[in-house]
Amino acid sequence: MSPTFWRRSLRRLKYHLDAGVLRNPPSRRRLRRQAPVLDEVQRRVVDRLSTDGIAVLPAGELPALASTWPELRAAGRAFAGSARVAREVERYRRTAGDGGAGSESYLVQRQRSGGVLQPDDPLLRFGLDPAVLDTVNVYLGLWSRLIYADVWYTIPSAVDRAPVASQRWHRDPEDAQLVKVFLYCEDVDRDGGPFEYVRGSARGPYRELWPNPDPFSASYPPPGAVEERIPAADRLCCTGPAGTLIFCDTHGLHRGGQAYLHPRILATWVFVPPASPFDRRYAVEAHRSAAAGSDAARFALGI
Ligand SMILES: O=C(O)CCC(=O)C(=O)O
Repeated sequence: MSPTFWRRSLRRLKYHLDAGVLRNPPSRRRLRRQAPVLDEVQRRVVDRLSTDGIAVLPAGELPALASTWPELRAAGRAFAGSARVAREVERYRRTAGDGGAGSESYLVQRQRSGGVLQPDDPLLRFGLDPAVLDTVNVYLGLWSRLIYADVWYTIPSAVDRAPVASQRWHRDPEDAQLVKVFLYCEDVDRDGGPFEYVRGSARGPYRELWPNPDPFSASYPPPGAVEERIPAADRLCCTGPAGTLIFCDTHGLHRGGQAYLHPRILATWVFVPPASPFDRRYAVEAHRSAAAGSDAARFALGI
């Protein structure tokens, strides 16, 4: 047996122990003990997530977010106008014919991996607002961890360029159930790299199709297979105006970011159950002051 075999087996064993005994069950009990009271909009989001795997709504429908989302829009615009994005766009244009085609280099992420987020950053305030966090937690049935929060700038590419990385249909590897939240900072039309999702592929009728090869690797169905097998009515294309908010279980089949005519600017958050072996990809500055939020928010931050 190779060292890789043993490493994988150990990882799997640890995951099952954490999911079945050590980490998820206490987290479920925490949610039950401090059960959040959801408003009608949040309940609708949880229902949609549970049946379709995705819920799309204007951020303004959640009143608590009405003031935070314009701040994120401004943050997105500031990032889009930054020297770093200009450099990356220039580099992409030079290399898209070769190196750019095989990677996610079409995507400029504001946060560098392990980078620090200030506790008052609108990204954290939005992601940890009970309007978002309680909704995610009730869907997942436990207190989740927020492992990623970022602003993305998607560089438009040539129409004939083959999709790469997350532009291809796939299932995320972080866990068997997770929630990604996307907030469009500008309008996104069909040429602006909309997020796409197969309704019913997380829990519904398509959940068994193209499963992940093991619990922590993503599955990428062969090109054309999803279109062949799944009726167009179940392949949702999430175009929408600025402020469109998407809650989505990305264990289901999804793809996005194939922008042609305009760049796409969005903010995104990733929530996973405690047992997920995926670590938080940011640090929180002065994290004690972020502790002013709810117990569930402190748990989400891992503090
Ligand atoms: O950019 C997108 O719309 C898709 C992102 C994605 O597939 C992911 O975050 O897993």
